[in-house]
Formats: sequence, C-alpha cells, structure tokens
Amino acid sequence: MSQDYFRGDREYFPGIGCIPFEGPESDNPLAFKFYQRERVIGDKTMQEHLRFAVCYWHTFCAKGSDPFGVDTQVFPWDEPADPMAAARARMDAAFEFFTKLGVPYYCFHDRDMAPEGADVAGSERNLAAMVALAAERQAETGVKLLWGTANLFGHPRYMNGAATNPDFAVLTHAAAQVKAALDATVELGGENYVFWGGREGYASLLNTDTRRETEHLARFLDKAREYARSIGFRGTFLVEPKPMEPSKHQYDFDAQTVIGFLRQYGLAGDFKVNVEANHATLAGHSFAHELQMCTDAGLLGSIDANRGDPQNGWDTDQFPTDLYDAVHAMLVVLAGGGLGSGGLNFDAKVRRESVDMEDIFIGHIGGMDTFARALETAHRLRANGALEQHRAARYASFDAGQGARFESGELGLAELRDLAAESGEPERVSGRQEWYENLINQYM
Ligand code: XLS
Ligand code: NI
Ligand code: NI
Repeated sequence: MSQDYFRGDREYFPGIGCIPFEGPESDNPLAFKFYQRERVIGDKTMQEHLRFAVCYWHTFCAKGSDPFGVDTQVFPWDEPADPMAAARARMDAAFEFFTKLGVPYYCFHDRDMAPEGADVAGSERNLAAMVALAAERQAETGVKLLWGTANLFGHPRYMNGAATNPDFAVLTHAAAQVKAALDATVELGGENYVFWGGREGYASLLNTDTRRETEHLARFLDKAREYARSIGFRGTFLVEPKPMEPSKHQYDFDAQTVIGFLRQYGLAGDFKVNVEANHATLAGHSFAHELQMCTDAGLLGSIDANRGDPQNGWDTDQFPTDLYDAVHAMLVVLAGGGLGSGGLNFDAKVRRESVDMEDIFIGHIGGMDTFARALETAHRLRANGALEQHRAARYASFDAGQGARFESGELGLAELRDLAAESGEPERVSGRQEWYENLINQYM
C-alpha cells in the first residue's frame, strides 16, 4: 500500500503519523530515541529480536477506572451505540495504532475484540464477524497475531473460577469460549495461544477442593490442546503465571509452579510459560529470575513486558522504563537463544491521569526504547564475555577431578564425607556480586 498506515472510515489518531527514529538527541516525544527496526544487533535486526506486540485490552479497552473511580479516558472508537459498530471502530483504531507505531504483532482476548452475545452461538457469531475483519486488516497492514486468548475472568459466571469452577455448567461455558478463541487464533495465523488463570484459584480453603480443581484445570488444558491440534494449530500454548489478583491464591503461582504442573500432567512441550514482569514481582521474585527458571527448563515461551510499582503490591501494569532491569532480562533471553516464536507484549497501560491520545503512543515508545537499549547493552556485555567467564569460573571445581565425578553420579555420600575429612576447611571464595552489578552499569 502506498499509504503510511491503514485507515478505515476515520482517522483515530489525527496529527500523529508513523513514529520515526530520531536518535537520542531528539526532543520529539513522538519519536524513537533507540529503537531502530532494521538495525542489526548480532545476527538479527532489532525487530526480529524483540518481536514487539501491542495488547488490545489495555490499549483500546481500558479507560482508567479503578476500584474508587469511573473511567477517565474518552475513546472516540466507543462513540457508536451499537456494540458491534463500536467493535469495528475499535479495530480500525487498533490497526491504525499498530501501523503508526510500527509493531509487527498484537495480542487479544475474545471479548476485547467482540462483545458477548445473548448466548453461546451469539457470542461465536460476534467473534467470527470481527475475526473476518481482523484477517482483512492483517492482510492490508502486514501486522500479525502473536497470541490469542479468552477472557475467562470478567463475566460474573466466572466469579468462582472457569476451568476450576466447582460448577460443571460454568466449565462448559469456559470451554465454549476457549474453542471459539482457538478457532479465531488459527484463522488469524496466531503463533501462540495463552491461558492466564485469573480466577483459577480460590478465596477460602474451607469451601474448596483444591486437588479436584487442579485436576480439572489439567484436563481442560489437555482437551484444549487436543481440539487445537485437530483444527491445525501448530503454535505454542502458553500458561501465564500470577500468584494472586483477582483470586486470593492462584494455582499458577509462579514459573516454577507452572513448570512443575505442566510436567506432572504431560503438557510440557506443547505448553510453555508466558512470563509477565509485574507478576514476577507480585510473587516475590525478580523478572529475570522467572525468565531464568523458564530458560533452565527449556520452557520460556513469551513475555508480557511491563513493570509494577516498588511501593504498591498490586498489578499496576506500567510501561517498562527501568533499563537496569531490562538489561538483566535481555541477558537471560539472549543466553537462552532468544524469544523463539514468543515476543515482547506490552501488557501495560497508561496511568489513569494520562488522558491525551498521544500518551498511549508515548507509553509504548518508552517501552520499546527501553528494550532496544537493553538488547544492545546485553549484546555488548555478552560479546565482552567477562560476566559469563567469571560465572563459569565459580564452578570450576566441578569441571574436573572429584567434582566432575560427583556431577556424573559416581560419588556416594560416604565418599563425599571422606573427601571433606581429607581436604579440611574450604577456603572462602568471594561471590563478588558488586563486581557483576557494576559491570552492568558500566555497559549501560
Ligand atoms: C492479567 C494478565 C492478563 C493476561 C491475558 O494480569 O496479565 O492481561 O496477560 O489474559
Ligand atoms: Ni499478562
Ligand atoms: Ni498482568
């Protein structure tokens, strides 16, 4: 197309064109300072490494309400009174935004894209109609689907859970939604499909059979896999851990919990983990820790790139701006061989007080620039090699001799005891944490 971006009947972000790269000296808030799509870092372009995605729910649906106040944002695509007309307008706005920002991917929940109908068949019809339009928009713009998912937490029927609901009738509705969302994901060429179990957990143990609920969850995921493979889905299923919120206690607490669950029920391989930075910190971990646990297990699927607030204990879903944190994350991602078919999805929203349309662009630009700098910094750090060499050297005592024999399982506990008795008290070896920390700063 000769146009810079695709436009439906109306331009929703007038006065904002395609976001250019202007470099770190620019004072234009609507320009990239670091993200250069085609710039090659190592063996790939920035775009290929980072695989940015915009999320439909925060960016086009969340209007700033919080438990104490109503919406603060006014979105022009919400003007049509008919919910399907509003859904079409929202989609035009979404594809205009994706192309102006210059991201290769987006992600959506069924209910972000199409309103719930009067019954199961009505909801399916609404979604199918919007998916047909999305397929056209994708073909026109070249924007692709990173992942689809179903919203199994918003409707009141899911108040006691979806796949883990004690009422089988509710589980069947969750299945109907997942079936339609899988159909949509396949139709749109989605590379992954996400399960985030917002209400797959409990509020009180007194009324909950946790063993039965987790078995239902595993059975449900297994049947979703079976159906998806039968309709030709070849992508990866992702489970997104989160310890709490909205449930008091969620079954998919953190990466290691999910990894254990996937292995226990024979789901690992088809399923991987979608790590969200803010969920990591809610679980009492760092973002890099969660990425490392998944990488170690060979199960890092994709990333929801955002950040929490260090003083607030909830999912504030802010755009990532902390470079040190992002460098640490990219060190883990690069060491693990990259994002594969996953990406960096901005599961992030502008603040309730940020009510200008350009704030949505500025939030995403900041997140993209943060990860572009982090990618470049982590790549230089790895090229230098000092960090990896020092880390490897800490384990040198296992590389040969008795340490190597222990690793290969040749030494029993009694033999280990005799070695201790012979060698006497070990020397104290510094962990040199400050040296490692300073090295990251030096490369930023
Ligand atoms: C909420 C989750 C959600 C998932 C998709 O905390 O992050 O947005 O990513 O259902
Ligand atoms: Ni998320
Ligand atoms: Ni979240």
